[in-house]
Amino acid sequence: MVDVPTKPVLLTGAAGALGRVLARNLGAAGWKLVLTDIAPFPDPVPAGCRFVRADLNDGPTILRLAEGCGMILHFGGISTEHPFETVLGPNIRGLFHIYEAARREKARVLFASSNHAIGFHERSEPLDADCQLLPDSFYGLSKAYGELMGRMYWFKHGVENVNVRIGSSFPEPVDARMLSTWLSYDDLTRLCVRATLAERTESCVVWGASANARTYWRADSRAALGWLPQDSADGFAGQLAGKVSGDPVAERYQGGGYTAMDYTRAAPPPGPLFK
Ligand code: NAI
Ligand code: 15L
Repeated sequence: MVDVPTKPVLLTGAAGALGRVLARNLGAAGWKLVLTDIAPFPDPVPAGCRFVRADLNDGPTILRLAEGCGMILHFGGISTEHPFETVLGPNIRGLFHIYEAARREKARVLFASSNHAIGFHERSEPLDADCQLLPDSFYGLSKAYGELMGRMYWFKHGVENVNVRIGSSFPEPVDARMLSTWLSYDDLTRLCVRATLAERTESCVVWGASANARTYWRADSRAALGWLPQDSADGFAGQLAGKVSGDPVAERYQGGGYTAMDYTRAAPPPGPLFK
């Protein structure tokens, strides 16, 4: 049994992989969701919820959609590496529209950040959430900027925000890297519930990963939310431990394949730059 927030919750990216999971799970728990995406919503809209098709670039529409909402679960935008101009509108301007809406509604934001905001940290280097931002792509750069935008709106306007640096959220882990980075859909759902219902979050960062023994990640703000992952990729180790890319750059860094995309250095630098 999950508590229901007193005010409606805006869920962006509702037609995407994670948005559909959250719409289904939170809708089934009786949450009043305002679902939105630039793409049509492919599932039946849960009872008590509504879906509005909208572009994150359209500021006035985002303001209107957020009216009366106490929480924005922001999962919309470009979710993999693309050229800078493709990422810019949805991920930067779109996030600005989300924060302006949150500021006006005095709402809290959960920002679906990504491990690619810190992807150029070495896999051998366990990280706390206050580590150096080290984006590995234009996409990761937009997530790093998004986390900083959250900090600015907290310090300047008191807009609370939970920045979830999601590892790899899929039905199951599919390669050796995901033995470290996998986040189950149920752990993701519980994290969204806690981020919404927690008394106070300020502006914080949480690693979005299940309880994986091979994790790269340590301290974060999960205790303040009252969230603890319950699932783990460990049971997949037998079948996945040898499933590696063979690319020395991708295998060296936490961001995996994104670090190796469009990589033009002759060789990686000799050792970790940031601790
Ligand atoms: P997805 O690509 O399936 O969903 C993103 C949704 O955003 C899509 O439905 C798309 O139509 C929508 N969108 C794109 N541009 C838009 C625009 N201009 N206006 C309105 N909507 C727009 O991605 P997924 O996997 O569901 O990820 C959701 C969020 O979580 C993304 O922000 C992604 O960066 C983040 N994330 C996901 C991870 C994962 O493992 N699935 C890992 C790390 C972060
Ligand atoms: C992400 O940020 C992407 O949204 C997702 O599609 C995966 O590539 C994930 O990171 C990952 O690093 O596995």
